Amino acid sequence: MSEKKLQMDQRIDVEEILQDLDQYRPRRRNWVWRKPAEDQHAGPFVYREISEPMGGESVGLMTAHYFDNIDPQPIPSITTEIASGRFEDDIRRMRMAAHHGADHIMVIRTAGQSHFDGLIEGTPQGIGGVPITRKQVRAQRKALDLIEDEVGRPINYHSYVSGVAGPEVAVMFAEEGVNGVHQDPQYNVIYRNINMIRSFVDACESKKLIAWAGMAQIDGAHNANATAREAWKVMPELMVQHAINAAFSASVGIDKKNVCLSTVPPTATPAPCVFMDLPYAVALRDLFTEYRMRAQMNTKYIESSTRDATVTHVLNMLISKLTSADIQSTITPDEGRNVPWHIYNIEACDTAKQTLLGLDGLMDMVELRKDGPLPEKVRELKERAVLFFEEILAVGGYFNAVEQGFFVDSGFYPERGGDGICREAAGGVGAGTVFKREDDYMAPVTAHYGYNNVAQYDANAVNDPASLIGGCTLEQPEKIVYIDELDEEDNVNVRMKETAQYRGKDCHTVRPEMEWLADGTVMLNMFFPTSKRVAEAAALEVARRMGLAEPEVISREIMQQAEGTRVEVKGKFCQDIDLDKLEIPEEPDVMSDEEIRADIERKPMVVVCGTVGDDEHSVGLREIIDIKHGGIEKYGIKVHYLGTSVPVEKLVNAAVELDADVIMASTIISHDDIHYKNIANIDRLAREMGVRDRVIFIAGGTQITPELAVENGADAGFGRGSKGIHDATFMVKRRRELEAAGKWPR
Ligand code: Z97
Repeated sequence: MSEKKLQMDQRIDVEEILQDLDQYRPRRRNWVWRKPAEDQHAGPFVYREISEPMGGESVGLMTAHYFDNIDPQPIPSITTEIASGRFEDDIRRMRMAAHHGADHIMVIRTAGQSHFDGLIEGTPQGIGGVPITRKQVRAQRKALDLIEDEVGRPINYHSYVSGVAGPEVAVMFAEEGVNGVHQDPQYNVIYRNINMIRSFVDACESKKLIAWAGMAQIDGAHNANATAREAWKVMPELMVQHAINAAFSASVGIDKKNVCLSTVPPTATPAPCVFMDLPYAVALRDLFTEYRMRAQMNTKYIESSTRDATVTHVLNMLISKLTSADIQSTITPDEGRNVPWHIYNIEACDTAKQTLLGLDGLMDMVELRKDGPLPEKVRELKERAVLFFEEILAVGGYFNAVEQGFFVDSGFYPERGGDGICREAAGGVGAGTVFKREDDYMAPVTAHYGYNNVAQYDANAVNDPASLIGGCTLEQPEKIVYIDELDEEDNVNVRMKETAQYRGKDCHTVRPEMEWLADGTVMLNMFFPTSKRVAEAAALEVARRMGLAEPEVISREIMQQAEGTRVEVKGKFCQDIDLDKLEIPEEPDVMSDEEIRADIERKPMVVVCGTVGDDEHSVGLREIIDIKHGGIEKYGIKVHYLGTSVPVEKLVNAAVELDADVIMASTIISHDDIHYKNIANIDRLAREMGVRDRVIFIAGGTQITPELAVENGADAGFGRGSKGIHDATFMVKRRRELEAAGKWPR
């Protein structure tokens, strides 16, 4: 276990994570579900469905600052899927996601790993995901152990047990403390054309390990939904696929409470999707009461607009709330344009948290109807699924049904589209590789499927076969052969060397980034009053002229064929920004709303204000005072607004008559420095009348420079961009200073 702790204000040190990895041991293996909180209070609210709060650091929703900065957590585990290809940069993204509420981190595998017939070692770069290796898994689990300490909540780490090396991967995951996996032999058969007999035999071994390690398991039915031509028609089939994997898993010994059905609302807008998706979700929950639901968002009907994808995601979560979800996926809504960037993982986690919290307690107020189209559709779907199963039996079982193309067929069962995926029982990758165990076969290992055949060697070892060798790698991790790197070029050390100047505590250089450190990627949003093709070409030209390398259109949306098109472009900004040379303006001084309010409650404050001189501008000052736009009135400050073109004498006289604490002068026109002259006049008059020491005098306006305002006699000046809170903070602080100096009360 690492002694180190993460520092909130410091980046996670990936180099440190990679040190002494050969010695690192995971703390736990099992999946951890969130628990409903006993205390459903957060800030000023009472919830009905929140889970135990995070015990450490987190980033709340954007609007949390209006509500005491609360960060309540919904009940379902929240997934984020990461697929950048460089595991070292994914570690940084995992930390960000965990802070935004993800407690289930899925790492997508690099393309083609299903066809590797053994484990891969080292840390090569991947395409569309990372090559899953022991070193990469161990490093990420180690990082997540630190992250879970920081956020104060267990983080489940997850990847895939599929392909011809499935069981080897499952063993490695059990050894390394991976907490969740996808495992479904039907996935191998249908999507990777791996021999079915091999896939089901392998699955027995994999599932045995999943059971032993207490991992959660997700099935592969959602892939049929994503592949079928008309996804809403495969609903009966999806239920059959779930049933096969669920029953299989339970009979191998996985606790049903860890067997998750991967369900996806099959349709999306402009279809009337909830009307179709809800009966499906209800039917599924009726049939599989003992199992868990992992709700994934629809990824079939997705385009390159994050707005569009987010609406689908939210509608999908409405289904989750109307039924149930134990795990809520937040697959990045950028799937449609292949930009697996940090920001979209975080946006999607926030979308989930925001939606699920917003819908808290929904089912305590509404009810699913027991009559009408909902129960009718539910029954129909169940009947179709049962009939599907009966037909599988009638044709001689699953293998025969697959040979006959029963699956991923676009017909709404019992209709058939004739376009199902056919696989031969004797064909596919790894065909003919299943052998009967020899009589003298022996497996002195733990969590092995079937008989270990150890009795002939030691009858006492039947229940603990690994005792024959003093424990296998599951009990004796020091027996694990840890391989660091195999490829001299393609490894994390080389990659990190290339980006060394952007890493580390003393780094003084940055580049913008979307997925890899200093990748230089930026996104531009543009509108052109042209057709789509012209807009795309124009957008690329703009990006080139801005000096961006490799510009590429990632999204386009027609506003109106002739009037214009919106285009999003990505490109690379290939210059370094030297942090030491950056001019960073001082942060405006702001107190919290509560603190200001408390100070005004303690002692009321009266302000006299107006736009002075021959100046008819009123909007700026009204923004500063009116409660409507967050002006100073909202803190309980009493404001006397004298209007525009107020002579300076009138302003000072009014302050005296009303016994005001503050004079606030707005002065916008700047011709001949009249704005500063006005300030100087107010200061002079107040002195002549002997009241200058008794009032706070502040001046504001778009052309005001704070320093010059003070030089001309104001206590403070507020320029462009100032808000009521800046003025209020100053007034409260100034009054406290005067009080401390014995000059107040006057
Ligand atoms: C997800 N959003 O559900 P390979 N086994 C199963 C799978 O579904 C998958 C793999 C293995 C998706 C993203 C799609 N599913 C991933 C049941 C992949 C992975 O290593 O790519 O062959 O298989 O997580």
